[in-house]
Amino acid sequence: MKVWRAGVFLGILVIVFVASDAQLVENFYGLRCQTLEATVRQVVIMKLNQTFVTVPSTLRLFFHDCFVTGCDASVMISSPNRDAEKDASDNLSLAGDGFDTIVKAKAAVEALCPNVVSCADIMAIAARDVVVLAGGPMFNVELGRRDNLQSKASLVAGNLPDPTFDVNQLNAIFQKNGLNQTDMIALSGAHTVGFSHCSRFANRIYNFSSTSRVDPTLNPTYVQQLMQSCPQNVDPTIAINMDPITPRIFDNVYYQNLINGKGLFTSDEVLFTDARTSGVVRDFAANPLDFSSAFAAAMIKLGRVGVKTGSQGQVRKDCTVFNS
Ligand code: HEM
Ligand SMILES: *[C@@H]1O[C@H](CO)[C@@H](O)[C@H](O)[C@H]1NC(C)=O
Ligand SMILES: *[C@@H]1O[C@H](CO)[C@@H](O)[C@H](O)[C@H]1NC(C)=O
Ligand SMILES: *[C@@H]1O[C@H](CO)[C@@H](O)[C@H](O)[C@H]1NC(C)=O
Ligand SMILES: CC(=O)N[C@H]1CO[C@H](CO)[C@@H](O)[C@@H]1O
Repeated sequence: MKVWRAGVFLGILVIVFVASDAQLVENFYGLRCQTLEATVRQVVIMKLNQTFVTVPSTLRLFFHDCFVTGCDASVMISSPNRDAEKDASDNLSLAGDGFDTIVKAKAAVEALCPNVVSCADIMAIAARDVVVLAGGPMFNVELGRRDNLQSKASLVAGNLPDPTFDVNQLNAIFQKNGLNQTDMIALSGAHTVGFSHCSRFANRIYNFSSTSRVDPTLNPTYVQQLMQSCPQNVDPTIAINMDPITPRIFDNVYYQNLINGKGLFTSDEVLFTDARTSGVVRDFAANPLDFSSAFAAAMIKLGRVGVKTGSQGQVRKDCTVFNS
């Protein structure tokens, strides 16, 4: 009897502890959705078989979601008035395949465990999966996020880094999200996959400053290649590989590129030209395992930004609309 009571008491203690603890945990869903991760992974693999864009678009979508009001799937919402987060001016470049990956993964998960798993958690799992499937590091994803009840284009401004940023500006915006300089350098390594539209770096090759038309930190051969792919007044829908060497492999070549003057954006190249960050760039360029572990740690931290937990928010049924 006493043992039984102690058991109940301990059980209540555990419940109180869990309820007051707003942290994410790896096994959050447990028996409520045992096949969650396998299901998401299967969808991602099928989508990847259709297009490689699945990898960069899903990863970038997660980053943008997290930096604007937290990792809460607010970026997934479609608004008939075109005033949701995804309608903000930095959106053209959020490739549709990222949204499609999450919508398809959610549909597959709903079929197995309806109304249990948040869109925000599915985004975190899918972002990890695309990294792994492109050859990047494996890491466990913490879960327990809830989906935001709002999504506003007006909340985007000032919360996403600009490709013209210097190290001070990069540090400031990452620090605002609980990420330190090493996390910032590691997460920038995501630019080892994916594409950029010419307009995002055209200033560096055509109109850099009053004294130099071309950014002097760029490798001259790379400048020629960029001018060829991106002539002035190029079709604005043209996008080029951000990693010119191994564009489809999630590796540390991004950092080797920076050392060779082949960082596509100012915000990439400054990581090498600024003495505060060049040491870590050299380390990641030379030691792939250092990059892998730093990237995995930083992704886990990114996944904690501004999360809603417990009874906050909701578990959306359809990631693109709020539950009615
Ligand atoms: C450090 C500051 C960052 C800046 C200034 C930045 C800026 C950009 C810009 C301008 C593009 C090109 C968009 C386009 O023209 O289509 C881009 C693409 C991309 N970014 Fe970043 N980004 C940053 C950090 C990150 C982080 C932290 C991640 C993820 C962890 C990320 C993942 C990506 C990916 C995967 C793409 C390619 C998207 C695609 O191919 O669909 N970026 N980024
Ligand atoms: C998709 O899968 C099919 C059949 O397994 C294969 O032949 C094809 O090359 C794959 N496509 C891509 C883009 O991986
Ligand atoms: C070049 O840069 C200057 C100053 O940044 C700007 O005023 C001008 O419009 C730019 N020209 C082109 C062709 O983009
Ligand atoms: C930054 O955060 C990482 C974990 O993501 C940690 O390992 C590292 O020590 C931190 N660096 C500094 C300078 O605080
Ligand atoms: C693809 C897409 O949604 N593009 C929109 C991006 O934002 C601009 C202005 O904010 C709109 O005009 C585009 O239609």
